[in-house]
Amino acid sequence: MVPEFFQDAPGLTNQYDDDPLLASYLRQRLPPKMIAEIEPSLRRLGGRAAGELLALDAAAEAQPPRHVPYDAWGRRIDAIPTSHAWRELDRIAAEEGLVAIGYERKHGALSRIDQFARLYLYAPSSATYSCPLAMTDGAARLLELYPDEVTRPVFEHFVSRDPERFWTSGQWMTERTGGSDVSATSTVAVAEGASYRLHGTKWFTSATTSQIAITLAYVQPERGRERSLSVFLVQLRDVDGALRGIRVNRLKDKLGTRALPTAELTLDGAPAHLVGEAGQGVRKIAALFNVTRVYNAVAAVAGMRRAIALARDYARRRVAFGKPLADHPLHAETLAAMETEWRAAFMLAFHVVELLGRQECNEASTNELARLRLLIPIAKLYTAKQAVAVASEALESFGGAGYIEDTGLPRLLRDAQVLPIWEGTTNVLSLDVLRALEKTSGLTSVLDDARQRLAGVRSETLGSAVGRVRDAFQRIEAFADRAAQEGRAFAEVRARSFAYAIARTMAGLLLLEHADWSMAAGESTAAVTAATRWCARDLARLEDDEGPVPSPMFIG
Ligand code: MFK
Repeated sequence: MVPEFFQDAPGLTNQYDDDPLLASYLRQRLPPKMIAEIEPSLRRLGGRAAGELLALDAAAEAQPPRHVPYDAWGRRIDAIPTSHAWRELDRIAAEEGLVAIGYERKHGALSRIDQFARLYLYAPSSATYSCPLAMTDGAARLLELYPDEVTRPVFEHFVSRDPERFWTSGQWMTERTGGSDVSATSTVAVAEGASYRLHGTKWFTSATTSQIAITLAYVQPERGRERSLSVFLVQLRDVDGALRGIRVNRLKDKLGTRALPTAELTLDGAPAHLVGEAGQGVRKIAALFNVTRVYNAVAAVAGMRRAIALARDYARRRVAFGKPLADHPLHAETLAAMETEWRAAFMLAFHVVELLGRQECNEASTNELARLRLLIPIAKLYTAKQAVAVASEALESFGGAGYIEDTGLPRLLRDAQVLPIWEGTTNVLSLDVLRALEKTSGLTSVLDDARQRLAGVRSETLGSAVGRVRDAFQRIEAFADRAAQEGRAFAEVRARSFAYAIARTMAGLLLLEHADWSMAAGESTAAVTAATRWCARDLARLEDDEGPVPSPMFIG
């Protein structure tokens, strides 16, 4: 009898040891003493990501949250029971210091690199627990900037490593009226003594089981003052666990991120605390969403890495046409193209992480601050698009199995698809890039910095790639000059191509620096291959009189 054949499933090993880029990047950017200190816990987390966390991730996905509007006796309770696994993911996040490390600042500005390296390991095995962590970190940053007697103890909960004390925060910015246009918020805040009560509807509220939420509302005009959009802190529940002036209308039925409770809420007199002075709501909450956008970029890179790890493992196990997929040149080429995409995204995202750390430790120069303002939306929008493209390609690399739900693989794509949507869509952020160009010297700073960095790349092997990056930056500069002359309409319709051009060219620069360092350090040739591959493409496709140059996202 012919033995029956069953294909082995793809598997994961320690996600720190298995990652050819993370450890190399850390060696490039961190002092050896710091690496010696943090590496054992990174390795431990890499092991958890392939074992215990992975099991929790699957269990949380299998048991999504439910909305229970009433108790058995008809009382309105609006409970949202979550799975044991989801709560364990919270506990482990606290234990691992996933938010805390960014605020303990044990290694000064470099602490953000340490923290985001851990997030990168944790996120793809977390059933999107990375989302509440992102919003908690953003809220922590906001409260750090606007401390008072109410916000200080809340901040302490956010940065606690004790699972019993650790709290998370939601970020309620989206309304039926507002959506991306946050200033069109309809929620109003009515003063009540030193406090406020909120009335309105929030259309998307992620991680609604969090203890805290940061939200926006218009403070009603007082004594001739104008209505002002302001930031509020809401503590969702009283000591008995009952919601305070909040009704859950329903949980959202989403394409992905299914373990994450996302609700539609009515605020019916919810008590709220004003964060900072009234007014300048969008400007203030930008401190929060600039952190969550960095999380988005790192989670995108982490998702790509996970998709590639599974696809690579499968390519070794799956034999077709007489040999493993990995030995078929075209399959190997597709995997290499995906890997180049991920390496470029990694460099861009972690560059922004570095700048964020410097900003928060007051070490960033004026030029670095302007660069950070410009590069956050660019890194967020570009890595999110790459994550979807890489996930889609990864699914295809499994053939039909990639389309079958109980392999767990379709989730890679479903969960990636939210990344270009939440925290600002690609177009909204492309327009934000234009705004940053108009308001700051970000582009001049990027160009000056790039010239210096390119001059520092010593290896002759990388010479022609350096030339291509230099040329791409020159085209970006020429385009910006032209856009300034032609006016807003010209720039707006081309804003996406322009943001992509900066993202690709910046990633090229960072890949080259890493490749140059790798060669000098005697590391493998992988970084050189990735840098030359990436820079061989047209990095800045902008030279066009007819309209925006189409910028398709595809692998290869
Ligand atoms: C793993 C990752 C997980 C991530 C967590 C996911 C949870 C999901 C939660 C969500 O998705 S929440 C909803 C996300 N929604 C958004 O991100 C909103 C998208 N829309 C924008 O970003 C718009 O560009 C924006 C609302 C900011 C436009 O509003 P306005 O009122 O037209 O802004 P305007 O007038 O340009 O700027 C107002 C002020 O804010 C200005 O300051 P000044 O008053 O001093 O001039 C701006 O400079 C400042 N500002 C705006 N954007 C900024 C900023 N400052 C710094 N950084 C920015 N990005």
